[in-house]
Amino acid sequence: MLAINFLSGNANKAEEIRMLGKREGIEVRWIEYEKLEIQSDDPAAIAKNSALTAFEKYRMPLIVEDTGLFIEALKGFPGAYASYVYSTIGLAGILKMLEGAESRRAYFKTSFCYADGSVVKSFDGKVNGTIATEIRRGLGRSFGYDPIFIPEGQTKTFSEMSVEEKNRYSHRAMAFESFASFFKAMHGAQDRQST
Ligand code: ITT
Repeated sequence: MLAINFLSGNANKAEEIRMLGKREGIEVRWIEYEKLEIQSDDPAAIAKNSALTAFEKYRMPLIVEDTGLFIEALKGFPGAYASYVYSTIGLAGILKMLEGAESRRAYFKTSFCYADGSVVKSFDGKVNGTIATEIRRGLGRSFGYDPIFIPEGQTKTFSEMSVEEKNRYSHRAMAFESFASFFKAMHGAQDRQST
């Protein structure tokens, strides 16, 4: 079975990506790691830099990812600063800022970066949706902004869904699938060369 190292300090991401890997026939090995983040408003630039730094340390094929939440009425805030905003004003602060806003449209963007010492490649995923008017955790897990994000075409927040259900629509699933196609093709090509 193909395997890839996923470096992240976030157990919720690791849980989702492990399940996505299973779906694609790739074993995801989570290594707990505080990724070094450059200051940028682009998750792809952050992920790429983090992957290169992580590769320098671990010297093995790996992926990292960076995610941002972009809210239309707030001109894209918190964007790639989602982590800082989550731990400061939090979900309640975001809801407060949106009181009376005409649009509640928002999107999540995730960018994975793969690095193996010779190849460095990014894979993006995006999901459009709206910000709920209240925090809705349901019975499920409560990961970051999931309790206030409703993906387009759905009525439940991501937090009210199982991981399997979230993985059907999410930004992360889309980005991982694109990585998985590349990774499987790359290994398929290597296998053909060695036979
Ligand atoms: P890493 O170690 O992988 O960087 P992190 O938690 O620092 O983990 P990010 O910087 O990518 O990850 O995440 C930015 C913020 O967005 C952070 O507060 C997360 O909780 C939140 N977040 C990321 N993905 C999310 C998702 O799928 N649903 C809800 N919130 C998410």
